Amino acid sequence: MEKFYLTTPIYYVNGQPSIGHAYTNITADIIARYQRMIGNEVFFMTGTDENSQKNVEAAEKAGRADDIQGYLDEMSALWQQSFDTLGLTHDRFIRTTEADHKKAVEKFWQAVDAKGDIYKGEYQGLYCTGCEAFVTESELVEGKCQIHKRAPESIKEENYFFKLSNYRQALLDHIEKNPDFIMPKSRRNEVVSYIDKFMTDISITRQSMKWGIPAPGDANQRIYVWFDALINYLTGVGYGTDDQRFEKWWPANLHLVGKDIIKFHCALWPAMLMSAGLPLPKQVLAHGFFTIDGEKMSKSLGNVIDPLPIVQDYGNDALRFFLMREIRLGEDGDFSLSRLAERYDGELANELGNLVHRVLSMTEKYFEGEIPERAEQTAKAEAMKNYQANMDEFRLPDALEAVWKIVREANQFIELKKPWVLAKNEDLHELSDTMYLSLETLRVLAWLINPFMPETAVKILTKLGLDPGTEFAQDYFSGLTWGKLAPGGKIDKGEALFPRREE
Ligand code: ME8
Repeated sequence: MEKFYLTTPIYYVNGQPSIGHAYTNITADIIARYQRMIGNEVFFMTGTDENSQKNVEAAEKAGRADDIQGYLDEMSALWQQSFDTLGLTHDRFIRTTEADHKKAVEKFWQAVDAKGDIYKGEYQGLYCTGCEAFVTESELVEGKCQIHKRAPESIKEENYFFKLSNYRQALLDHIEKNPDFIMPKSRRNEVVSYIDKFMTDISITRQSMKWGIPAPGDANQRIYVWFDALINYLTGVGYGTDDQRFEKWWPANLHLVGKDIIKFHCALWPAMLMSAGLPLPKQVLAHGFFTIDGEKMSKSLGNVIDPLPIVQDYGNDALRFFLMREIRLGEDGDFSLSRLAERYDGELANELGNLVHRVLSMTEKYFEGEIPERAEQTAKAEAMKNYQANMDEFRLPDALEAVWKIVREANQFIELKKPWVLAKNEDLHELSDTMYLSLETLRVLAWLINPFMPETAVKILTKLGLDPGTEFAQDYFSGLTWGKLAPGGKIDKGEALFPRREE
């Protein structure tokens, strides 16, 4: 058994979770469920990023200027509820206003300071609160940040700086020696060119900010939100509060992030860790963005899609399935409700739902609902290997495609064998083999589908007359051994897996 520590970004609470945030966390949830399924010990963490100027502005806008903490508590609870409704299985929901995080940030600051990497200087420049980042003239169009369509503030103040530029060569070396550190590979050049050409020391405190973690030893300065936020990955596994736990879990196996924050995770964060003398995360995986009619989802454009009504209409499994089917990990894609309806009707109701339905109906009809004698089979080994290799390397859509190949072949197998003809001709041996192979394929499918559509996996097993708890308590590799479905067991057809939708 190996340990697997997986994180998502922690989110600003100036709004509610969108389908984009749901995409990140569902992707992480699928990885976490798979890792647990193959027997690894998983720690999966998500949470909220609360020491941000953006949140403060949102609180002020909501008339909560004198109750910022209360506003953060409510908003963070709302994120937690949404993630619960989505059925996510994170082990900790971290908040950067929690006491253990402040301890971790202080300890970290002291380690970096002891290394000689913090110095006081004057910061003069531009700050975009939308980005929560310092920006340069060259990044603006007509004086405005291109993402947030507003002019950055001009700032001149005494700040503490982090000697980021000291780590230029070490970062470049690390990226070169560890080709899997930044995934997908297509993102690596972007990071390398930033480190090589643009990376400078950065200001890690703000004097004018009233919210945030005070800089150790200088209460007039608040720590820059990104410097504090990244440290959450350490806090969550005991840095500064539980050394033994920290030893066990750090470094993270995977930081899953959106492509918008890759520089923070692949340049600033590893440099911070090097400075503090800590090991680097094994991998940063950056996924692409869901757009709406080709446009970024944003509150100002009013096109943000809320995942919860979709889940109400279609269920969690259908949303998870759709998000994994619709874009390849790393690429962008448009989110469209009509495509969701198409995939639901076509792939879930017609392909998987119908497969389960017809196999169970025929078992009822020809064998009085009893699982017939075992039959040998070899053909799925290849698809299963393919599934596993893709899951191990986080190519989830490819793994799901391998599963769908099995679904389609199982439907074709029935078309080819025509059990109704076999029954008519009283070819009972062939009929029995055909039905056993089909039923056992459903059991195997339940395992493979489980990380993607856990509710569906449980339903399939129940229909096969199995107890999902007992079935999934088995070791994955023995659970997947062909022929585990015991002859003589009684199936229970029940309701359709994916009921037809009403228009
Ligand atoms: O950046 N498509 O928080 P944030 C796909 N607090 N993913 C999307 C998305 C979309 N349309 N919109 C958002 C921050 N995301 C910092 C992070 S981490 C130490 C601090 C997801 O609330 C995606 O994962 O702006 C992206 O990276 C993240 O939300 C940004 O969330």
